[in-house]
Amino acid sequence: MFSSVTEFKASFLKKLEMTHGTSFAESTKREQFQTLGLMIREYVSTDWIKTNEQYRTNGQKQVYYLSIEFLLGRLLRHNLMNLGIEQVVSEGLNELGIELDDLEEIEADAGLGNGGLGRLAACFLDSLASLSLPGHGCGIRYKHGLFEQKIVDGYQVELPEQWLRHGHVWEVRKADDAVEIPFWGSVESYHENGRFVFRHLNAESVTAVPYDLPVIGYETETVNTLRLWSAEPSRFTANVDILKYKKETESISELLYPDDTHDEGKILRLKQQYLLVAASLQSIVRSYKKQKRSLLDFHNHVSIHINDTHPALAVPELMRILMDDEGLGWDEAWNITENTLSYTNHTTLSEALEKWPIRIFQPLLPRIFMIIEEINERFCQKLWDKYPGDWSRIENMAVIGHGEVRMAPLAIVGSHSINGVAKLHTDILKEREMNSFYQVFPERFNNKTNGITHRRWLLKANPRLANLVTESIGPAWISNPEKMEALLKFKHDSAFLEKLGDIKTANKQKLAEIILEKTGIAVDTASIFDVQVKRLHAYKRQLLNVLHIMYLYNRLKSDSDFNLYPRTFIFGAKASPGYYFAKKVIKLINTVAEKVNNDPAVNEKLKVVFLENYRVSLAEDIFPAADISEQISTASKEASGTGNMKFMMNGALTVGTLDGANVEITELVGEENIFLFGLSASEVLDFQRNGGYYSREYYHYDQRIRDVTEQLVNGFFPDTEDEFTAIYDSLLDHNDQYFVLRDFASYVDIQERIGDEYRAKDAWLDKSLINIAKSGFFSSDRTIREYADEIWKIAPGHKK
Ligand code: 26V
Repeated sequence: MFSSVTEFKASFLKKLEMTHGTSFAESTKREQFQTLGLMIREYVSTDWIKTNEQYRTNGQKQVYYLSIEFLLGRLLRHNLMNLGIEQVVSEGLNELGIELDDLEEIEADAGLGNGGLGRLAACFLDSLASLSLPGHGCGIRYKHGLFEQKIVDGYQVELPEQWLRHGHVWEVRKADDAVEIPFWGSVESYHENGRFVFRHLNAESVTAVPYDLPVIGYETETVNTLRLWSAEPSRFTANVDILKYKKETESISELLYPDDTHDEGKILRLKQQYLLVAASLQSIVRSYKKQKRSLLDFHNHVSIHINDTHPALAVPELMRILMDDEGLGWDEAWNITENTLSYTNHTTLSEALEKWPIRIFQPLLPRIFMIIEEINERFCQKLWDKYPGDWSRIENMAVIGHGEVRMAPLAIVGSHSINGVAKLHTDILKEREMNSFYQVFPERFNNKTNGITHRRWLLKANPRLANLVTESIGPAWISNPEKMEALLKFKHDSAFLEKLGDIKTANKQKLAEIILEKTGIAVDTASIFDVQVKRLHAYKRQLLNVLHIMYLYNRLKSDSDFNLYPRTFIFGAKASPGYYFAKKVIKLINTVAEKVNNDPAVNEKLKVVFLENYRVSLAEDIFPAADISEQISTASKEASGTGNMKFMMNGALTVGTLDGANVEITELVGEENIFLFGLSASEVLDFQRNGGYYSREYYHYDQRIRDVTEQLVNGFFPDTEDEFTAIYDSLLDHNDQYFVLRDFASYVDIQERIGDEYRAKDAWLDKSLINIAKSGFFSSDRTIREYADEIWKIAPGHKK
């Protein structure tokens, strides 16, 4: 069906008529998109079935990646590219008068994630399949992904996201593989044949129905599976108010990250977590048992990964299955559980550490709670033996404490591997945040520096650059991205650098058109495109970026000798709906944009753009067009960052703190090829531990800081009254928790250097080239190989 343009066209037209009952002339773009999607699914189905059969029969060890988020984005172009049929399809469609680009735009982003953690999971799936590794994703099929962001009057407004409105062409509903999940009720225990047996009575049952998506690897016959669970009413629940029950049940997979400030939201989130874990584990054990192997061997054939603590209930749930359903004893079950599970930590921020009040947990999941109590008792006993009398240490480390179930201790105690996501982050876990656990289980802790799939973030997002790389060093880098280092031979090669510069300009042109269309703002492609795109959070310090822009504005207005190299500051960021401070920063960015963009005295040199609804598909147009990548978190707070890697791979230079994976970027490119500034992680941690930072001192001694902070509250922005008082207070009354004012001067200096260096075009492009050449390390293929070899112990199946 894809072997020649002629054949493709014939199949396409036939399929279109058969599935939509319409002629080509009458068909809509959506029908054409759906048709193409179905054709691709059909085309991969043989390999998909074959892959599954192989996994069922050859006893190869499998890994299941449990994640509450998968931020996939669009799949059409990505699948075409991985299958190697993009050219045929594009030409065939062209001959029919259709642009592939237009069909691509029809597809809704699958936005089942908040940010870094969910996108990482999606990159990992691509690498697993592309390396022909037996690895599958398990997640939730939320009816609504991350909210759609509108900016109204400078404020963020959230709209429900509707990715399933027209169906999802890639998914296959597998109703026969549905699983029953019990909530509430009580547990009865009794003696039977000399052992204790537990029975869950009067539970409210929910049916988890899987929807499978094929995960198509690059140039391989391996087609893995992402299994997303949807909650539906069960036939096994009787005597309830049907409508209420239906609504409650369906609400479990209705929304990504429901607001959990109230008990109702907490219950819903806990139900989501248990549904994901219980449905996935039951289905994993079910398919393992079909292989007729002993359960005592389970961990030699199955590895289960817990992505952050959201799926940490895998620890007690696997224990429950092994003991209650399969009849193993505690010690046998515990040995299998520990050896099967591994866990990744993605943040050290204490406010993000998950804890569930017992008053909510115990009634909702009575049997699981009993098992956690037992895990806790045994663990505390072990601690008592090691640290007799050290109550406070044991209290701090316990899995249950102060009326709460603590998910991180649960994940640590039940896993054989615990990893951080960049060197610095892992060091902070070992030396500080999880030090007490590190002392007990030193062999469990390890680092796996994050990565990104170069197939989506370079090959697909930036075809111009990808082609230049292939033309220059051949195609081997595509399957082995670290080979991009061969590009270093083009250093100082002005013909090559000119091509590199032209590509950046073309990408900037494309982004400029998007900006014009979406915001009405005309930006100059000769200006420096300085970009910060990521979730809005105080620790990521978008505020530092805006305050610097305000300073530039003031300087342009007051100092006629100030020769600023023209800059376009571009932002994209969603704030959590209940996060007051973050929303104020969005309003501030838009307020500053309004002022700057409309002031003819500066707007030749300075522009500020806020792109609404930042998401994967928009990101694909942004990274290739950036000159400067803003990675300016308070050192020690950003576990890794992955946007930093996407920018680097697309030739942007980083301005950043030595935080997260910026540390590895610096090691790779050398300090001359990155713009570092600000406090180090150990300086920040020392200030936090011992005090000694007084933000008001910086306010008093630095006129520039005084000016910009006062402008937040003194009417400088018309009609804003006390709009920005909370920001002002955070900096001065609350002693600037994230060291914005402390790092301000150093940030201004480094930004000035950036402006100066950009003028020397070839030297700049050399730096850009070095960044691209060294970025292969950050391919998620490298990361996944490390997980596969060192944690999961899985090996590839056969490639094409
Ligand atoms: C979650 C929350 C939720 C409650 C309020 C505060 C808060 C702060 C941070 C988080 C982050 C949750 C986990 C997460 O998404 N971590 C991100 O994981 C990425 C992939 O490993 C990594 O690159 C980012 O640095 C890290 O922030």
